[in-house]
Order: sequence, then C-alpha cells, then structure tokens
Amino acid sequence: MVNKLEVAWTLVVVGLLAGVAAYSTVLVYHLDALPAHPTEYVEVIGHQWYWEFKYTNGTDVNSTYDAATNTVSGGALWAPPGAVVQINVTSADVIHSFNIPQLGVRIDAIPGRMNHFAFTVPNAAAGSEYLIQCTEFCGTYHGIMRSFLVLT
Ligand SMILES: [Cu+2]
Repeated sequence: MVNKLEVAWTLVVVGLLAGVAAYSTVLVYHLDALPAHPTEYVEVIGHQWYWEFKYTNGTDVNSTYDAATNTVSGGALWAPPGAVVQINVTSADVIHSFNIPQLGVRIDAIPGRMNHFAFTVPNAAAGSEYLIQCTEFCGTYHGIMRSFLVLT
C-alpha cells in the first residue's frame, strides 16, 4: 500500500528539482549573452607563452611579461574606464585560458575555435592595472604567461 506521505514528499522533491533545473537553464543562457553594442572588440590570441591583442583599429601587439620587473613589453590589453569590452579568444598552439582574476573574467583559448566573453572595465583611474594570467597549464613558461589590463 502506498503511503500518501511518501507520495507527497516525492512530489515536493521533484518539484524543487524541476524548479532549480529551469532556473539554471535560463541563468546559463543569460551568462552567455553578449552585449549588443560593446565599446570595443579585442581579439585575444594565446601563444606559448605570451598574449597577442588585436584591436579593431588595426593595432596588433604581442604582450611579453618580464618576471624580474613585473612589467610587460610590446603592449597590453588597453581599455578606457567603464568600457564594455568583448574579447574574442583563440589560441595559436595549445589550450590556454585567459583570466583576469580581479574582474572574474575567465575564458579558454582553444586552437581552431573562437570563444567570446564580454566584461565591463572598472571605473578606476587611468593607468590602473589588472593582472592577466594564463590559467591552463600550457608548458614550460606557463607560470609567466601574464599581461595586464591597463586603463587608458
Ligand atoms: Cu598558457
């Protein structure tokens, strides 16, 4: 004989799980949504072991990190405060991961694939720097595969 209480608590759990599944599905689509009109598009290309940034105005820089001085040469990811930046991320060799920890930006750089992510640059003073670090082990110099987001 079926206990009515068992049926009730089973239906309550099924209802809760269905609600969580529906909410999660909607949330995932919202998290993936890109802004209709970003301030800037930047193509980010991972290389062993540096980042390349291609801007829509034709500027193309290889950003190389110097661990001794904690500086980058060649260029950086430049953006004005408050800008909405869409990054289109790929790799020229192995899998990397483009990460700006302070801003919660993290997207994989995969050869042969273009991944998209958008974020809002903080309203901080011009010259402020945010560390960019590769977070996918990609070989010998993975640890110094760094750059900076620099506010212009
Ligand atoms: Cu890497």
